[in-house]
Amino acid sequence: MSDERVYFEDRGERLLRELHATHGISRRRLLQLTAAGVPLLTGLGRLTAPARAQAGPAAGNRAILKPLPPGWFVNFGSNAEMRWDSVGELGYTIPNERFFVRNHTSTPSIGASSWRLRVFGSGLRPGRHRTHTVEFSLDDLQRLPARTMTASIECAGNGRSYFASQQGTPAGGTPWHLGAIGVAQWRGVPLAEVLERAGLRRRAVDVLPEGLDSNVISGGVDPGRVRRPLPVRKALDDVLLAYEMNGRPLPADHGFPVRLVVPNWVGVASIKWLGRIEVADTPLFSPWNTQLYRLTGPTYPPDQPPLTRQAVKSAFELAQGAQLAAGRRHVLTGRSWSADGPIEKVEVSVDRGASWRRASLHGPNRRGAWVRWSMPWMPAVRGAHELRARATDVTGTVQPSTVPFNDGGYMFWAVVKHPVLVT
Ligand SMILES: Nc1nc2c(c(=O)[nH]1)N[C@H]1C(S)=C(S)[C@@H](COP(=O)(O)O)O[C@H]1N2
Ligand SMILES: [Mo]
Repeated sequence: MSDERVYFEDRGERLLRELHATHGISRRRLLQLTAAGVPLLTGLGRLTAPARAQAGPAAGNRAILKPLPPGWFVNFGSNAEMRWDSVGELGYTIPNERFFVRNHTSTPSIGASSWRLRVFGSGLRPGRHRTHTVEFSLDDLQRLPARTMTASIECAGNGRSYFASQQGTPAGGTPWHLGAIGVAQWRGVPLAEVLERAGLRRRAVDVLPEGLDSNVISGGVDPGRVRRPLPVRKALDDVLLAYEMNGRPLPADHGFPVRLVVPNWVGVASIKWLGRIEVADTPLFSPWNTQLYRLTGPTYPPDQPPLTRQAVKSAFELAQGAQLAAGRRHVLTGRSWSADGPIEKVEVSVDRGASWRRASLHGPNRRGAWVRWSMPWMPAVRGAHELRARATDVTGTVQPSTVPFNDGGYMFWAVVKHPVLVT
């Protein structure tokens, strides 16, 4: 079950109980009302779906359409992570069919010819609030100046399972290992270009991109479509409206026909199946920046800002519990990444952190993507061993050995203890 779904279910239950207590409306009656489409205004927004537009349900009942062979993916239903032990054979970018998928709902099927991007709101000229809408077809976007960029998309919850296995404090949500990340080459039009053409006003502060997948409904609460505000400053900086992934049209699961790519930020910012962008001269909100994707928990002061930048992390291209022959030379390989800059160094320990050796870095080492590395190892002693990889980025940030727990299980960036068996 997804982190968000757990959250909304709890929240939905609470909301129903509150409405029952304050208005004497029965739980069943509330569910009937919401099922019948009667809007209930709540802190979370409207409980009913706005008129459906453009997107139809995808074929079949699968949340993810592409095949998920167990050798490549750990399948969590509507989410699937890349298996790191399958990555060694791949190049710098991850092919489309191997890229992890994270769906709050299900992959919709959207026709390219009828698809439109609608840009509207008080942050646009001539400023007839919420009535001035500029539409772009896919052809329109493809005629604008294109940009290509290599960037990672990584879920904020990547590594979440290690809160349980390494720190004894499990967090609800998809129990990702480290495979909720991928690097691809994206091609599309800068969001800045589209906003300028739509008539961006200088006083605009936030944009709110929204997906065309279904509303995220759970426990009777409907917070609407997946959408998360972005400050105009970031929107104008390096955000791409991507229509190609690794030289091919975006695959359905990754946002066809157009998605946002928001470099260095938590994956949820990179809205797939983009349908609308509100541009406003006042701050915008959605549950994805007010309730979700924030750090809350025992050691966090209240009102931490919404998560934006990703941290420094490392992964071995090796199965958990991989078997390695004693007395032979093995080459340990992996990748490290940081949102703040290229990786300065990667150190590997084969003795539970007692000593560390520098790995060799190979090939491109880009901010917002990753660097590949390797280190030879000839294990002498049979039995259980534990490997660790620790990266330092160019700003000097080094992966810690533990991170403070947060309720959402976001941003696990501590060094991961990787068990192997020497035989
Ligand atoms: N419309 C929409 N956009 C979305 C999501 C979604 O469920 N719906 N999931 C987000 C999250 S949480 C992540 S981590 C990334 C995952 O992108 P991918 O599935 O292409 O790997 O997409 C983001 N964009
Ligand atoms: Mo995510």
